[in-house]
Amino acid sequence: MTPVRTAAYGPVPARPYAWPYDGTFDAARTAVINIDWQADFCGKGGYVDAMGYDLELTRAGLEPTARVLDVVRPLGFTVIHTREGHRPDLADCPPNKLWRSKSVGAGIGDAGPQGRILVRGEPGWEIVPEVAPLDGEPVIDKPGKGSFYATDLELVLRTRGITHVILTGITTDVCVHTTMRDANDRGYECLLLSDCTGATDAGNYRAALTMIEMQGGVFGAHTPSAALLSALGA
Ligand code: C5J
Repeated sequence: MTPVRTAAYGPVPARPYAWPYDGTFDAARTAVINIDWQADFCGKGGYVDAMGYDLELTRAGLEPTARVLDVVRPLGFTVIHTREGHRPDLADCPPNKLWRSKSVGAGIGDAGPQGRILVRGEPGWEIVPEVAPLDGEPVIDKPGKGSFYATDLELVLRTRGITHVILTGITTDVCVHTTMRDANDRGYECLLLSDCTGATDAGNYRAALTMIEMQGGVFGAHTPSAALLSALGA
C-alpha cells in the first residue's frame, strides 16, 4: 500500500523560535485546538460578562480564528474544540471553584441571560457561531481549565498520530495556557496564535505571551495567524 503523504509546511516565523522546532509540520500530524470559544466567555450575558470584564478583549480573536479554520479545514488538519462546563447537578464542580464564582457574582449553576452559568447544555456553554464545530470535528468537554484533565483529548490526539498542536481560544492566561502547558509536558510541539486568543485583562494577555518566550520557548512558541497562513500558502 502506498503511504499517505501530505505537504510539509514551515517553519513559521514565531517567538522565541521559528516553529516547529523540527522544521516542518503537516496536516496529518497537526491539530488545531480551539479552546472554549463559548458564549460564557465571549457572549453577552455569559460568565465573563457577569463578572464585569470587557467582552471586546475575549471576542477580539474570533474573526482571525474563523479565517484560520477556513484555511486549515480544506487542507485536512485535525480541528478540535473544547468547552468548559459542568454537569447540571454540579457533581463535577469542586466546591472551591463554585464558591469563588459566587464570590464574584457569577455563580456556576446560577441562572443568567445565557441560562445556567457554565452548565453543559445551556446556551452560554455553546460555542459561538463564528467558530462553531463542523460535523465530525471532535468536541472535548472538560470540567476544568486544562483540556487534558478528566477528558479523552490525549487519546484522540494519540489515535490520530498528532505530534504538533496549534492553539486558539480563550482565555489566554487561563484555559489556553493550562492546555498549552499540559500539551507541552506531554511532548506536543505547540504554537499559540497570538491574535486568535484573548484574556479578560490586557496585561495578563501580554504576560501570557511573554511567559511562553522564556527559557527558549518554555511551552512552545507564539505568532500572529498571518505568519501561519503565509506558511500554508494562504
Ligand atoms: C476561565 C477559560 N477563564 N476558558 N476559563 O475560567 O479560560
